[in-house]
Amino acid sequence: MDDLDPELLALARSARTVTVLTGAGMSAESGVPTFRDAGTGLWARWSPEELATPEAWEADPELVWSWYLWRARQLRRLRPNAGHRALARWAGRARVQVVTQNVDDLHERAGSEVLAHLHGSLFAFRCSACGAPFPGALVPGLSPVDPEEPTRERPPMCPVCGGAVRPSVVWFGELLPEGALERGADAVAEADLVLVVGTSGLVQPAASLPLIAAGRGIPVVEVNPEDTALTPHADWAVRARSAEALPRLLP
Ligand code: BV8
Ligand code: ZN
Repeated sequence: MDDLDPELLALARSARTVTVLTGAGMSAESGVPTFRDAGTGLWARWSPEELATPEAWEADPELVWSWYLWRARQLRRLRPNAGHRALARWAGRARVQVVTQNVDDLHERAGSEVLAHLHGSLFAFRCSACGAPFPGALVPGLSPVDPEEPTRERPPMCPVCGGAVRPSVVWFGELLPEGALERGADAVAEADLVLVVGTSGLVQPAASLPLIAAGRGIPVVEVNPEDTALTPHADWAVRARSAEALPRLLP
């Protein structure tokens, strides 16, 4: 990784209120495959665009349930990486607001508070019929198991109405959780520095958040090994992996 621009380092050290927008690339070095990697490795058999939809749930709730349970179990075996830990440490030096598209819990397990999980969480559940929350502790087998392939399992039944329990993630075509986007937009608008880490910037409306900063002249730093749809809106592009760049960028 190249040396970081001294002006960027000075900006990161002087920033008082920082908003960090993270995507799948933030968790890549913890072993969580990114969506762009779909079609390889862990998700070779199914693509998120196919399964992360209400239509897939209607067609085969057991398959969709099994895929999410398998992802959640895999997460139980993975750990936050140096990028997550650097963000958590930074909160001791500045007000750091994390807004993530990720449904994993790695930011929290590294010690960060997450202002908004724009696309929900793998570890929250609700009834697909009446919406009643369903405690994760009652989800069978949320312990680290290591099946190569998801085993086909039935989703639990809602104790209130008997409906099938689903993961509380946001599927394509579904609205974001109440207030999540607004909290993210406010956090960007009030920041004196915005970091955009590990996202291809393709999924809306999450990808619109960095543009709020650009529109207000708030410095935007992109941390990503590759160019993305958001690169034209960034003031700095740190072409590196987040677990390598964040510990060097952040005080
Ligand atoms: C909505 C949870 C209003 C589930 C996710 C037609 C009909 C309906 C809607 C639409 C439509 N056309 C478009 C839309 C809008 C749609 C959308 O944006 N589609 C895209 C595909 C065009 N959006 C929605 O549907 C949203 N809702 O709009 O509601 C509405 C309602 C009805 C009708 C119209 C509008 C809801 C979208 C949320 C979907 N749920 N996740 C689950 O996880 O299973 S999205 C999911 O994919 C993630 O959460 C994330 O948001 C996205 C993946 O993006 P990234 O995180 O950026 O990851 P990606 O793999 O793409 O990129 C990784 C990046 O990391 C790369 O740049 C790579 O270079 C980099 N990287 C790799 N390694 C590292 C690294 N960076 C740093 N360090 C490394 N080591
Ligand atoms: Zn119910």
